[in-house]
Amino acid sequence: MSPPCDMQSNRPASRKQKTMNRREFLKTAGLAVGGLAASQFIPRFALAAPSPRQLAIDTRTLEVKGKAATVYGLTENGKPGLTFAPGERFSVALANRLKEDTIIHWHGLTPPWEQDGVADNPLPMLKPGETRPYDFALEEAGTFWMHAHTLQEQNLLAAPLIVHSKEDLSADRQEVVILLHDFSFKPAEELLSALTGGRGGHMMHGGHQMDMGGKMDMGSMGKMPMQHDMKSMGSGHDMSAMGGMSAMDLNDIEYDAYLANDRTLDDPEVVTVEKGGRVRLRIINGAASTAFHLTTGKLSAKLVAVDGHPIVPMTGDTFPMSMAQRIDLDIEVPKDGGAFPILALREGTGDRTGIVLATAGAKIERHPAKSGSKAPPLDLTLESALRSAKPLTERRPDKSVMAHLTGDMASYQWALEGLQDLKLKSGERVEIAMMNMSMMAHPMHLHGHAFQVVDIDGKRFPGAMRDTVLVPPMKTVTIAFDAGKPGHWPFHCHHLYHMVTGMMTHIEVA
Ligand SMILES: [Cu+2]
Repeated sequence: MSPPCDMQSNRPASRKQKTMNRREFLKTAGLAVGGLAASQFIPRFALAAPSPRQLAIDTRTLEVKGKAATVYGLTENGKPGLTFAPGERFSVALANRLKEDTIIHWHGLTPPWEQDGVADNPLPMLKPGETRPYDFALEEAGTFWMHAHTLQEQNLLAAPLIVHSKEDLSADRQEVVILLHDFSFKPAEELLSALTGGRGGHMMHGGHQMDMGGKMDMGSMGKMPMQHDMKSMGSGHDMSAMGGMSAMDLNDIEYDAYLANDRTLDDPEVVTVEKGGRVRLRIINGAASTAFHLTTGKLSAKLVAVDGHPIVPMTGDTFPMSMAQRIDLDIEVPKDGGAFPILALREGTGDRTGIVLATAGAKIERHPAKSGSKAPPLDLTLESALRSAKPLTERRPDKSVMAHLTGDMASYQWALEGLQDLKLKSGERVEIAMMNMSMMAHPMHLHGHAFQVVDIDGKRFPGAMRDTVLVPPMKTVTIAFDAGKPGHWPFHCHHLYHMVTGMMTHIEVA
């Protein structure tokens, strides 16, 4: 049976009343499609949001593979996450209803440093029963998210954080938010100690050394966006990352399940869409240590933003998403309708999760949570083809530094070296070249800033604005940004277990 969850992904684009449009009819269309319960499309109108918004950190019960699991929740009036109207401030009262300390980071936002939400940087975690006010201007619209900056993130203390633009509200399109996660019945502390407990850690992630002996199924990966739009850019897939594959570590942890909006593919969320309708998918990889390829299958998608920042649109059907990254995809539902799985394929394995978009009456096929073919490792093919639609102004950097990403599976000690003495002043342009000396890929996240990807392995280009970029093994990725608000800004790998075992530093902005 479906867990009784009413995900925010069925919200319409607007918090305000809209004129009738061609998908209004869906609001009364309670559907049961192909034996699976179809989520109802319930528009929510017009109520001016109370200020401050009341966001509660609590626990809730999910059913995962037929077993009950107690996980965290981040809810406003029982609904996960927050959606802000254009021009609305981030005025939030965060209430800790747990019996333990916690704190929430607003991933991708640019608040004053004190409100960034990392423990003791500078504020302590919230005590049980404590409520803490947050108030700052939301500077950009986009797909962001929020999560605990602690091991609690593993146990689903994460939720969407969407900031709407005026264009979002006037556009005639349905919005669907998908939060991906990796799930274990074991506590995060146990997962961590298995990794750090010497050789035992190395053994528990059986199969992490990917078998590349012809087993990788590129065919199932669909067409990379590059092959549609960017032929002139280069030669398709970047195979170089696969050269020394026998030594490349892909997944540290074998999880019990992979979730999309809290559900597995055995019982996926089914979102009702309109024949011929337009849909914006806002997809968030909230997994603690899992990278996915997001695939729209038969539907062609237009990638319009990454990490909440607009790009020159690209068409494709398969998109890499490392931990903490987001993508916004525009799709059109075919006029004759049907059911359309939106799947996330875990790199290096056949594990997958996802949701289904379905028009009224469509037959919904089941998609097993394990496919016979392994998804390849993420690479930078798409990254190197992305072009920001709102790039930084071009100027020479005031400071250029090199950082090294180091560590290995055997010792399970990871580090981000070379930035300890970096002191910036607000407004200074800085470039950081990150060279990955390890055999794992690291999704690197800088707090309080958006950066632009400007160079990969010595090839300069005006890439995407982001807050999290993947640096695969033996690759060098350079980011540029203008130092923002004063603070002691965390800069770290967004693989939870790499972060807590040392791949974290701070950037000082005075
Ligand atoms: Cu890492």
